[in-house]
Amino acid sequence: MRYSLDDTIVAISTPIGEGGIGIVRLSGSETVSILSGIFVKGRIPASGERPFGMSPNRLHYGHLVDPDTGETVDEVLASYMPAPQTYTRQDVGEINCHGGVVPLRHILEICLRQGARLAHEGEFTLRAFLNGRIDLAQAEAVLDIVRAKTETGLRVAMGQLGGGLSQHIRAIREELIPALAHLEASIDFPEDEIPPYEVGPAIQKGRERLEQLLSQANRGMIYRHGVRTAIIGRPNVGKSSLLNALLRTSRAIVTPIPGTTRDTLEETINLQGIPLVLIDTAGIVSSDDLIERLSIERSRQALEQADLVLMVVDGSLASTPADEEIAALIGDKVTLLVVNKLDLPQCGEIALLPKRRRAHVSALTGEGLPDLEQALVDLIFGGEVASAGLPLVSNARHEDALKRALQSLCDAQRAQDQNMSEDFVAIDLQAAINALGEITGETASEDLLEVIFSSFCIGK
Ligand SMILES: Nc1nc2c(ncn2[C@@H]2O[C@H](COP(=O)(O)OP(=O)(O)OP(=O)(O)O)[C@@H](O)[C@H]2O)c(=O)[nH]1
Ligand SMILES: [Mg+2]
Repeated sequence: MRYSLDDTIVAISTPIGEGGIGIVRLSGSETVSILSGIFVKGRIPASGERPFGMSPNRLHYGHLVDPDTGETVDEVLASYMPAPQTYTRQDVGEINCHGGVVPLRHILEICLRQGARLAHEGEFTLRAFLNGRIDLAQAEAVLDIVRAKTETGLRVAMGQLGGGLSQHIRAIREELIPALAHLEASIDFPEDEIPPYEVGPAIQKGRERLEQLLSQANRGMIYRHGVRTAIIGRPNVGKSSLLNALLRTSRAIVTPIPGTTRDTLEETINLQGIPLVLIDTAGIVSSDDLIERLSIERSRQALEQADLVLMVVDGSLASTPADEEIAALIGDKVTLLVVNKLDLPQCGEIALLPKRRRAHVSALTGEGLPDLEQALVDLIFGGEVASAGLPLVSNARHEDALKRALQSLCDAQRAQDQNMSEDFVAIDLQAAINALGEITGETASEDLLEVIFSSFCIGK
C-alpha cells in the first residue's frame, strides 16, 4: 500500500470557498502533539503561551496559533477524539475555523509544518476500512451518501453504510465456505473417512440468493446514477416548453419561432426518487445552415447517449416525414412518445412509433403531466417490482462481482451434474467466494482499493 497508516494525515474536510465554518481534520498518532502545539484554549493567548489541556470528545473554544511566529491565526472550536472510537479508529482532531479559503489554508499549512502529511483522496475512509471499522461496501456507501441526488438515493446509500448489503453478501459467502472446506478435505484426504456432505444444496441456495440480489440491481443503479433523458423532436413542437413544465420553472427559452434552441441544455429533476437528467435539444430538421447543422449534431449525440427518449410531436398538426425520420433515428431506445399541445384541437390519430407508450400533454397548461411522469417511472423500471427487505445493489462494481459469483456457481453446478472431478467444483466454488469477498473487501487487491478511494475527495 502506498499509504502508510503510521503517518498523521491532515486535510481540509469542507468544500473550498466562502462558508460559515470550515473544518481541518487530522488523523494519526501525532494528532495530540500537533494540536497541543497550535491550539490555545479560551481567550487570545499572550505571545509564546501554549497551554493545552484539551479533554477528549469535547468541543473547545480557543485560538489557533502559528507556533513559528506566535501569531494568532483564527478563533476556532477544536476537538480531539481518542482512538479507537473514531471515524478512522485512530486519534482524530478537528479544527472548526471561519470558513474562508485563507484561514483554512493557513491552518492546513501549519499542521503540515508540525509534521502531518496531506491526506490522499478518501484516506480517512480508507483508514476506517483498513482498521476494520467498516468494510469496502460500507466505505463506498460513504461516497454515495455525499453524492446522493435524491432522498431515495440517500436511503439506499445509508442502508449500504449500515451494512445491509454486506451482511447479505457475507451470509451467502459463509454458506459456501463450509461446502468448499468439505470438498477440499475429501480431495486432499481421499482415504480418510470424511462424512458425506452434499454441496449441491449450498450451491443451489447461493445461486438463488444471488439471482434475487441481482434482480434489484437495475433499480439500485437507477436511484444512484439517475437516468439520462433526451427530449427530441422537430422544431417548435414544444420540447423546451416540456422541459420547463417538468422543471416547473422557466429554464429554457421558448418562442413561436422554429429553431429557438441551439445548444443542448441539461437539468435534473427528482422523479419519485429517480434523478432524471433532462436534456433539451435543438429541433431536428434537414438544414444547410451551419449553426443549425451543428445544433442538430448535438441533438443526435444527446439522443445517442440517452438512456431514455421523450419524443415530442405537435398533436395539433399532422405528423410529417421529419417526424418519421426522427422516429427512425431513435431506433429501439426506450421511448415515450409525447403528443403535445393537447389544449389545441387535435389533428387525429398519430401513427408514429406504434408500439411505444405515449402520453398526451399540454406543456402550456400542464394537463397530462402527472400521467406522463407516471409513464416515465413505469418505463424506467420496466415493470420490475421492488421487493422489500432486500438490499438494493447500486454499484456497478458490486453488480459485476455478483454476476461473476453467480456464473461460478452455475459452473460448479454444471461440473457436479456432469460428474466431473471434485477439483472442478472446488475451483468454481472458490472463484464464487472470492468474487463475493471483493464486494466487502476480504479479497480486494491494492489496485482495487486505489481505484475506489481515488474517486473520493481529499478530506473524506
Ligand atoms: N398551445 C400550445 N402551445 C405550446 C405548447 N407547448 C409549446 N407551445 C408553443 O409552441 C411554440 C414552440 O415552443 P418551444 O417549447 O420553443 O418548442 P421547441 O420544440 O423547443 O422548439 P425549438 O427549440 O425551436 O426546436 C411556443 O410558441 C410555445 O408557446 C402547448 O402545449 N400548447
Ligand atoms: Mg426549444
